[in-house]
Amino acid sequence: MSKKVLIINPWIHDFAAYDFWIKPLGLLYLGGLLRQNGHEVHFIDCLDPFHPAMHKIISKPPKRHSSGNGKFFRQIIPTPDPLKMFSRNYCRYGILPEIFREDLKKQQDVDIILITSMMTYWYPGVFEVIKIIKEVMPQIPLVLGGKYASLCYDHAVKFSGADFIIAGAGEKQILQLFQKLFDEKPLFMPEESNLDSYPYPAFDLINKIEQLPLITSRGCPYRCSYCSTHIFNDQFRQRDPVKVVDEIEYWQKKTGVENFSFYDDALLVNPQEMIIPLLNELKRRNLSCRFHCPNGLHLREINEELSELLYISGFKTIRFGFETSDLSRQIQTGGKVKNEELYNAVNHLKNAGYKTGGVGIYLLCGMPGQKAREVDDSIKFVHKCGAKPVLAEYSPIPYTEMWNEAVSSSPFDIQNEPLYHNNSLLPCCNDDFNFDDYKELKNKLNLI
Ligand code: B12
Ligand code: SF4
Repeated sequence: MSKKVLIINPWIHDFAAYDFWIKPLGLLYLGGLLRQNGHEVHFIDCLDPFHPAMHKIISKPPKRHSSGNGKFFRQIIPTPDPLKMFSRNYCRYGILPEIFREDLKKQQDVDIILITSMMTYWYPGVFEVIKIIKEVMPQIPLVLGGKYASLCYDHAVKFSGADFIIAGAGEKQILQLFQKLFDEKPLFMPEESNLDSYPYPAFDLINKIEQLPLITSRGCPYRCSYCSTHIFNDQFRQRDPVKVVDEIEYWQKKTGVENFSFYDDALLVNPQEMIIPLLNELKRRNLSCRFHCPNGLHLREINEELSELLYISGFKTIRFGFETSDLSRQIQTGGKVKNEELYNAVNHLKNAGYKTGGVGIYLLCGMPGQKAREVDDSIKFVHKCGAKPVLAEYSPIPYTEMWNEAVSSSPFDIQNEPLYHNNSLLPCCNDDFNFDDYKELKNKLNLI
């Protein structure tokens, strides 16, 4: 029998948060799948920058941009005890708790609630949502999944207050839970090996669509020591590029959306099988879109043909994962890119029409044992190649190869307190790379 399912995207609690095309893609995938199984799905988005009740009471709504990124609503809240030593404002990003409570009360006869979680250090926003739900609807089974729930499973079991915690990819496990709780045999189960058998995410539940996230693959063929991708998807799987274009066309016709953000870990890998046919198909269908890749792309795959295709297809925001120009660290961390690959890729991108400021190169800073000098040299190298360095502060992630080193080098108890995974704290800073060094590097970047 059809169940009424409420899916919830929780608040972000952090010192700072900006909407770089952030959407709860995994949760909305589950929403689509549950619908396909005959259930009724409702959505509360605590981060909704267009929530009508907020717009009624807030005189200055968050500034948004035409490309679909922008600010969230925010309220300053007390800093959690473990972070009290930092004198910055701590905030709840998203709608007011009273409005969330009202939205919850409007939901009648809910059978089950699903909550997602993103960054491990954003768990206080998840806990606040759970606490309110348990006050308003104490009897309803509440399931927590997503990144925090997977990477900090024991912490979530102990402290979150959720009734069920699911780690890893959720599709199969949520249908199994429905079977256990409601004696519901799945009507439809996607084939794990075929990503095109997954129903589209329930994007139509988003209040106002400025942009939509897309994912053409799950996982990544590389195994960088600082990255947790393999924990969620052990195998690298790609969709059929024509089916991805079908999806883009479907959402564009249905909602008029023009901005799309790619959430892939490895969008450019196997270019002849994915990105090149995808972009050619977009051209053939005469679809006009703007694409944003806030997540780092692979420099290694960039050549003349791909650069031109990206440029003419409307890839407006492109960022690449380079991380460091230090050869020994490149090898130690997995060898996903070499210095000459950055140099060549930037040349191709520039010849295709991209400007220096348009080619953002992520540089990881604050890795265990990393010296300020290494980051400085990497910045200089990126400049020399003609691109824009973008500092990405290292966030230690449980189960990654670098985790043990991070635990022993961090001045914080990152093992027991996920709040200390927050990249903005530089959790693994050391005598050779401290906050002053970081600020100096940031200032240098701003002056250029
Ligand atoms: C896209 C992305 C971003 C986007 C934003 C995405 C968003 N929605 O917030 C951007 C580019 C902004 C971003 C930024 C950063 N990110 Co990021 N990002 C990702 C990425 C690549 C994809 C997330 C995604 O949507 N995946 C696709 C969906 C389908 O998968 P999913 O969300 O996991 O959902 C599945 C399951 O989790 C589960 N599930 C999800 N919800 C629920 C709910 C229930 C009830 C159930 C049962 C199951 C379930 O089922 C889903 C379907 O299988 C992940 C890596 C990855 N492969 O997932 C990193 C990742 C989340 N990011 C990470 C990092 C490190 C960062 C940065 C700190 C990088 C940096 N140094 O600057 C910043 C931080 C931003 C900030 N303000 O603090 C880390 C996590 C770090 C942490 N400590 O938690 C990850 C895991 C990558 C890594 N390096 O290992 N990121
Ligand atoms: S290439 Fe990127 S996504 Fe793949 S393992 Fe390395 S950091 Fe993670």
